[in-house]
Amino acid sequence: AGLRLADDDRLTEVTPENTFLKDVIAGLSAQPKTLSAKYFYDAEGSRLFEAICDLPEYYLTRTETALLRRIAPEIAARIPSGAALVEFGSGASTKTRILLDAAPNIAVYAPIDISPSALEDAAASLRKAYPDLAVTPLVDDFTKAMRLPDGAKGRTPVGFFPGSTIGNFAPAEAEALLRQAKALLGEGALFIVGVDVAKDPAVLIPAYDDAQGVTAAFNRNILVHINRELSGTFDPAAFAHKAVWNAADSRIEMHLESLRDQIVMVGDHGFRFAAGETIHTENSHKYPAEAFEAIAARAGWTVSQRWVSPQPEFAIYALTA
Ligand code: AVI
Repeated sequence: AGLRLADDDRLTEVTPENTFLKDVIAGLSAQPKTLSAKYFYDAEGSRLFEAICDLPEYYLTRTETALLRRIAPEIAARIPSGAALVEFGSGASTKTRILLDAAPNIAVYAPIDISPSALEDAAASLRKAYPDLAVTPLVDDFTKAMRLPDGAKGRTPVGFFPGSTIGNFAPAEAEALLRQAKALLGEGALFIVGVDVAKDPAVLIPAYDDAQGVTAAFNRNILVHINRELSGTFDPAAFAHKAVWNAADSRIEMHLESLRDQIVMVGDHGFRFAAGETIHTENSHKYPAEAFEAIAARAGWTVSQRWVSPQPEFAIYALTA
């Protein structure tokens, strides 16, 4: 449902507008109110996320990139010639280049992402930088994708899911996602997954509440996205950005806290907010090794290798199906 094309023409939105509307109405009708983190990523949200990746406090991207650079030859040695690299939630595809440089025998790059603008930009710049590489993007919600991008057909797919994006799913969802990825990639596949590791909240909190306020703008942008696409009346300045560490569930939570009593319209639907009431917008789970490995095993994967960066710790797993 809602699946859209992958060709050289302009890529189009995958989420039907009524799904977005239904999700938002259900989320704002719930107690406590909630919105799905996938709706951060309109063009501005994708741009803000890239800006987050460059922040001094956001150690994840820098740490994972350095680790990936170090281990890329080991990963490349596992990738068969003519393989298709299938990336889940590829965004700007920055880390992809590290694997492509280390494994020139990758013949096809097949990214799956919900944001057409991010996919278009990434595909254009990769085609330019790697003229021999076939780039076949697929606009889709990778949690629901039922098929691989066209270019991967008939090739050995190697899955790539960096950035600890898996941490944005609850453990049961992460397990379902890994099971789905296994069904998509097939028996014998290799899957490279980046996972943030649980650590001191004194390191975690600033990573999700930076001094320049980029993460706050990213969080509030979900309201701007709703205003634009669903005729919403949110005043983003009337909501404060909150990042909290939930130790019991080993996750950073992002919330938007209403600064006053207010009523917000989304299309014809009105929602009342009390001062201090929050919308829960994101979870970012941080996994001790055993916890992630248990999830991967339940989803049918064998943990073949785990590499960890020096502190702040970030892990990259090689899973095999
Ligand atoms: C995409 N994802 C892994 C990011 C994270 O760290 O959970 C999204 C993000 N949220 C706030 N900052 C970054």
